[in-house]
Amino acid sequence: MTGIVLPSTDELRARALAALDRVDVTVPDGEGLLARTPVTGEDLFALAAADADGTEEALTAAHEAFLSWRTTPAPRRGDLVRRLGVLLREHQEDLADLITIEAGKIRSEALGEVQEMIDICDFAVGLSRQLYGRTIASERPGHRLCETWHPLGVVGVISAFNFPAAVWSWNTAVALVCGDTVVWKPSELTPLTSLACDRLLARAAEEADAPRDVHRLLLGDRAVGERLVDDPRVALVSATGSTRMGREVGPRVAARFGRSLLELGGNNAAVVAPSADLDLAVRGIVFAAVGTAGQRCTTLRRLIAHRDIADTLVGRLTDAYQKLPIGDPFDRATLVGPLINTEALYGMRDALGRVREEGGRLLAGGDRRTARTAPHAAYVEPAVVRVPGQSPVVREETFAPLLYVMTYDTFDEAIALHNDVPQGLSSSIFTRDQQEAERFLSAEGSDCGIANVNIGTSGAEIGGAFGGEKETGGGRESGSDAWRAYMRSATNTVNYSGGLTLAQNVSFL
Ligand code: UN1
Repeated sequence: MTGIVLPSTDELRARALAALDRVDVTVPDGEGLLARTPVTGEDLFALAAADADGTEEALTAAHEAFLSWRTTPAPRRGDLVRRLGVLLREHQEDLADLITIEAGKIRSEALGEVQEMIDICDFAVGLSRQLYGRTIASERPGHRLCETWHPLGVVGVISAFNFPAAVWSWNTAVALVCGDTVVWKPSELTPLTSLACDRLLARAAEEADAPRDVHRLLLGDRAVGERLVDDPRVALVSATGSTRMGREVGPRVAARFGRSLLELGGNNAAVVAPSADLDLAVRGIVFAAVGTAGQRCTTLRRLIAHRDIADTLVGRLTDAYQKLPIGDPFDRATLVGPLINTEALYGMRDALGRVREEGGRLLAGGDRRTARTAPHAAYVEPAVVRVPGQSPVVREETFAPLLYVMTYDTFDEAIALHNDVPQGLSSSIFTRDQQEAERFLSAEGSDCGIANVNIGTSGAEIGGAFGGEKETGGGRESGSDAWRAYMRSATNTVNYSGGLTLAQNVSFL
């Protein structure tokens, strides 16, 4: 048996408490929720969770805070986010510890997640002096036609375990400078990380003299999320998670004419053309397919390789896979940490079983790695499977390090295969052929919200808008002009002519 060596749950508990203490969090004792760690697969603490009254109180408080926050000048709102960015820098290691303990991310990726939070704070501070509207040419003399962007209301953020802090920060940093307030329902799997984020924001609010209730955290189960989804005071529900979750959230929010911003499943592919630099492609593919143990929504799940280079590429990939260090995510040599839980492991096994029945051939990985001290932890060897085509299981998102490889002959065939899945988040092409690269990025190329050349599907910077099409939900978060989803626009016509001229040449009175 290939055993892996892990820290004990007691050590992890002590490390979590030390990080929480430095951030100034007191763990709320209670029976509502269990904090656990995928590193050993064991429980850490029992915590208090929000009930119906607590949820109501938080929504009322956040709505009241909105009424004053919306008239605070945007650059002053930026002061709060600037303070948050400073505190995140000071506590980068502490938050990274909590992310590793609760989500199982390796050290470098956990620190990277906090860096992503710092980056979005910087972006949002800059945004707080922008939030531009346009002035439009009026058809009438002595008239000014323009648009103004106003705060929207309370934003309900529902986030997933795999980016337990960064996805919250993309939403919250931008929502706050836009003049909204936030109520956050994080994944039940990562309560400690959320407590730390909430505390840092509360400290920033104190320092920046902002109302405490600009942000409220609600630890709890599905019922808490449902209350956010159904409450008319929540103007925007920004939800990250599975397509199944989005299918429930989207129509419920729409039924009350609320807005939703959905970041759902991805089934991301890379095309590898015959001209590709294979050294670069192999590194890009392995990071995208194996990083975060295959549990990013941007994880590379399908590889579409040209027939001429497919065998060479697959050979190099399986070599790289065999050498991947799997185990303790705190060990700096580790590249693959645990899956979030055994359910995820069984999901991967199930997909491997199905793909074999559908004609797939396992080329590398797929076995569980066990630790004598942690029978409930879910460590697995990332897998590569050669598939004859896009059979049903290949068209689904399995949230695990499972890469399906298929081949193509013509570029058109590659694009058709690429787009022939229900999801549309991220995509990439490895090529040195400029025409192919440009066609991949064109209107008849990738149908995803993110399309890359000579870089993998995951690891987007915050400066661009993040999100995808089709069953990925259509939302855009983070950079570019994603902020507009967090505001409402008003069109203003101002008549300074002294007379009354009607549009469309209408005469009246
Ligand atoms: C997610 O997996 O939910 O592009 C977000 C990336 C990260 C964000 C992923 N910047 O992989």
